[in-house]
Amino acid sequence: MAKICRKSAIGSGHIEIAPIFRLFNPMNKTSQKFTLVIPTYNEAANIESLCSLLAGVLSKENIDFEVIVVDDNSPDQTWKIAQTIAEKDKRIKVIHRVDRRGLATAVIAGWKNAKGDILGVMDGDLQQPPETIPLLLNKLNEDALIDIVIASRNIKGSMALRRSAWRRFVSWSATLISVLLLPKLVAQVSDPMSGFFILRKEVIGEKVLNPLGYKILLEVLAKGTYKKIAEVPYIFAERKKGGSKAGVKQYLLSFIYLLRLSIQSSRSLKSL
Ligand SMILES: Nc1nc2c(ncn2[C@@H]2O[C@H](COP(=O)(O)OP(=O)(O)OP(=O)(O)O)[C@@H](O)[C@H]2O)c(=O)[nH]1
Ligand SMILES: [Mg+2]
Repeated sequence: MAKICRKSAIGSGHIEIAPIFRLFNPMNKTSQKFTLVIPTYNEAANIESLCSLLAGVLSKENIDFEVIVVDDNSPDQTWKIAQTIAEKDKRIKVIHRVDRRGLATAVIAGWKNAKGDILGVMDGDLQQPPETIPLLLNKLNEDALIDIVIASRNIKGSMALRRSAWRRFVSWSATLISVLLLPKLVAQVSDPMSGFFILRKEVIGEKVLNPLGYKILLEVLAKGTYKKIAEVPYIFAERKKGGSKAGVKQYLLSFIYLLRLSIQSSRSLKSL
C-alpha cells in the first residue's frame, strides 16, 4: 500500500521514544494529500478512461487525492466531458482556461489551485500508466530528503514503445540541446524531458515559474528548492486515441526556452 506520510521530528534530539510507541503514535505521521494535474488539449477520447483508471488505482492504495484537469478550451470539448466527470466525483476538478494555451503554464495553473502537499503531473493521453503513481509516492516517502520523483523512460526497467521517427527526433534533439546548454541541470536526471513526475509542494513554494511550451520539469529543476531527486522506471505506451500536439511550434518553443534558461543561469548565482 502506498503511504503518503512523512516522518515528524518525534524521536530526534534528546528524547528517546520506544519503537513500539513510535509506530502507533498518530502524531508520528502526517497524513498527506496528493494533487495530480492533467493538462489537456483535445483529449476527449481519453479523459474519461484516464480519470476512471486513476480513481481506481489511487482509491485502491488508500491515497487521499484530487485530480485537476486543466483544459485550454479544447475544440473537441474535453473540458465539458471532464466537468461531467467532476459532477459525479468530487475528487476530480476542472480548470477551463479560455485565455491561454500551453502545457507548462496549464500545469502551473493547476498546482496554484492544488490542495495537496504533494503535487504531480501526467499527460492526459494514457501514454503513462496510472499504476506508476503509487510507486512514485512510495519512492518519495522512502527518504525525507527526496523532494522530487521522476518517472523515467531511460533507466533500467523502463521502455518507450513504438514512437514515430519525428517524436524520437524531437526527444533526442531536445535532450541533446539541453545537455549542451544546461549540462549541470540535466546531469541530475536520466529523463529531463519527462512530463510525468511528483514533488513536495515546498519545492516550488511561492516561486515564480515562467516556462514555455512543454518544459515543465526543467523549469522545476532550475527554479525549485530541493535536496534529492529520485527516479522510477515506467513503460511509455503509444498514443492510441487523439492526436499529438508536439509539433514544430512546440519544438521551436522548447529550443527558445532552453536558450533563455541557459542565459538566465549564466547570469544567476545558481549554477545550472
Ligand atoms: N492544457 C493544455 N494541455 C496541452 C497543451 N498541449 C498539449 N497538452 C496536453 O499535454 C499532454 C502531452 O501532450 P502530447 O501531445 O501527448 O505530447 P507528447 O506526449 O509529448 O507527444 P506524443 O508522444 O506525440 O503524444 C497531453 O495531455 C495534451 O493534451 C496545451 O496547449 N494546453
Ligand atoms: Mg503524448
